[in-house]
Amino acid sequence: MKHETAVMEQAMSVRTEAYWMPFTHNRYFKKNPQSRILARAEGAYYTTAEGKRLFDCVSGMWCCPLGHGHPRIAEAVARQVKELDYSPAFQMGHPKIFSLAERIVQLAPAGMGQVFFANSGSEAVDTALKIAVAYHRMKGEAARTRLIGRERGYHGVGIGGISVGGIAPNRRMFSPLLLSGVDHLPHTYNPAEMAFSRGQPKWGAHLAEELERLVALHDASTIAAVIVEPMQGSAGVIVPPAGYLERLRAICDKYGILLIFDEVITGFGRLGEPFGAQRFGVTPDMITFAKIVTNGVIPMGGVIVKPAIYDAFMTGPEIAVELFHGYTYSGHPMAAAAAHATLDAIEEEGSFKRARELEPVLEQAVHSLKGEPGVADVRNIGLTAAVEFEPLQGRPGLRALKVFERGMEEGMLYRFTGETIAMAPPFISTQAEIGRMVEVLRGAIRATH
Ligand code: PXG
Repeated sequence: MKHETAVMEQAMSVRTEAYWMPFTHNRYFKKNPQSRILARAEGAYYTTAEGKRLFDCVSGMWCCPLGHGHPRIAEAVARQVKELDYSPAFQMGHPKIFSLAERIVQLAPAGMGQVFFANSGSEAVDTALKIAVAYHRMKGEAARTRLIGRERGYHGVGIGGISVGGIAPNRRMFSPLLLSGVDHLPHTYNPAEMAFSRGQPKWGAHLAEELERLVALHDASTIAAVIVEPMQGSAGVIVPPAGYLERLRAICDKYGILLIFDEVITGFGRLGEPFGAQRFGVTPDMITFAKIVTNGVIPMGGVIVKPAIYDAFMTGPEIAVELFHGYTYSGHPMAAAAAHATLDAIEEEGSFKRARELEPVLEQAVHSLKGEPGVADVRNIGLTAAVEFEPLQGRPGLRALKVFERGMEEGMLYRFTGETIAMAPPFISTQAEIGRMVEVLRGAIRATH
């Protein structure tokens, strides 16, 4: 109890000036920080510095679906720090990282072979882009350097990731740093054709044909890879139109272009299958992952590749390094321990099945918001959904911010971005909790109109 009080007191007395917060309105936040400082977490709930309990509507930042303070993960991490806290990543190994790679390959769609480890989604993406360009070079096609992303895509904040990414504010400030030789597919969101779709919209598969246009423009011999999120998460749950990913796959095959799925959000169960690749029945050449792999407890990211990609590098003298890339913390033992415990818990608790069972519950609840004041769209897939608002006259983004703040007053921690509120509740949520998450949202929508 003493410790509890100390934690809360420390949280209440925090001085904010020295911390430059990421992706945050620092000045607005620091005016009234207490309501947004999280002191504790357990299961599907946070407790703020003021002692308010908040339901974790987005599983942290999409990364903690098994709930906070999971005993199995906590124990594994505590054990690991005593057993082997750090081990050099280059030229040395430790047992848990080899077995983890094997487990991840087994979970991945058939035909994947190796895993390269990083520490975040951003690093995973930059790693995949480097592998793509280097792979073609190894195969004697050094002119294949061009990368193709997609409008509204989020691929983290590395230089490679913002270059292939399609979120304008993330690029604008840094334009001189953006990679050259990058092009973008159009995004697939068209409310006139797909508003209030449940699951995959029926309209939009033809947008994949834009890849043919880019191939015609640049020539296939200059294109290394296409990178897309199977479902765009950060942009506000933009679900791929039926047939769209299949078409992208076919065009990439036709021209020898690598297809990369960025599954940092969709990997490890968010769509009710291990990966979006399985949910949509399309196997890419590489998959990037992060977040859920450790239930968010210790940072970890990585890239899963097909054996043909790995094998292309396994030439030359045996004593030579094959890929000049890696991080001090690639395959960190603490992250490996957390990941094993997470995968154990997923198996034991049937988490993917649970996400599938909850999908119709969330779908039903969230689509009942159609017709509420200012609601322009509702979309969902797997255990995630978004509600999009008509912008308030002359005040873009204010509506979602107001709904977010109202939600916090009512004990809900939603995610807001632009005109959307996103939800990706923990897999451990009950049906009643999902119902309440949506009913509180309804109240907040009515109160802020
Ligand atoms: N790729 C994808 C598809 C992502 O969603 C990253 C890469 C970058 O991962 P790191 O670990 O470097 O942040 C992401 C991250 C949100 C939100 O609420 C989404 C992300 C991160 C923070 C918030 O939409 N996605």
